[in-house]
Amino acid sequence: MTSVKIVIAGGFGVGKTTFVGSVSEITPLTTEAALTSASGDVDDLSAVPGKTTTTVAMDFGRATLDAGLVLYLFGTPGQQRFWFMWDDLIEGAIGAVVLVDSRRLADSFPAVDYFEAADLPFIVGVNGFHGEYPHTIGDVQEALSVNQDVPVIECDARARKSAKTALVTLVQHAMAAHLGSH
Ligand SMILES: Nc1nc2c(ncn2[C@@H]2O[C@H](COP(=O)(O)OP(=O)(O)OP(=O)(O)O)[C@@H](O)[C@H]2O)c(=O)[nH]1
Ligand SMILES: [Mg+2]
Repeated sequence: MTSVKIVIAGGFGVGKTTFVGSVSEITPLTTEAALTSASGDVDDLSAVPGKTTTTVAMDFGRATLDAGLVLYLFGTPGQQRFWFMWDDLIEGAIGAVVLVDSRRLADSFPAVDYFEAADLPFIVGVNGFHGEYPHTIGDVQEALSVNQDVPVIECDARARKSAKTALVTLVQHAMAAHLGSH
């Protein structure tokens, strides 16, 4: 059995914890803390009105791909004040899924920049809140100004199959990037 580490990242409330929870075959470890009204000025809850908690350290889960590859999944915190932890979380990872809320792409710009700067292979998963994808894949690619070879796919973080497809896409992309650099 080969196991690798994968990071699930993205802006505040884009569905990272949901993604790890739906795809993990073990009960995920979560570190949720209640969102207080004190954070109201900092976090824009208008897009996720039902959200009552936020990740303060990480999510942890595990998913096995058909090929027998075991993925250890590390979800990042989304609130900007916890981003200092990302440097530790990406340690040893082969790549990242950057989740984007289809309605507010800009909230995931910093995450895209982060992985470009870290030189870690990543894919973009456009999480269709309310099943809506208001932008075409090409538009998202352009808005995020990601390299043409970065896969941008639609993804429903609540659906196991969809999340798994995102993981397979990332592993393939990371392997191609790895081979390309040798
Ligand atoms: N409609 C819809 N709601 C979603 C989807 N994914 C997540 N949600 C909801 O959106 C909210 C945010 O989800 P989380 O998984 O906590 O997001 P997160 O990225 O982990 O958030 P932080 O850790 O606080 O940055 C929750 O209320 C979810 O139920 C989706 O694909 N569609
Ligand atoms: Mg979370």
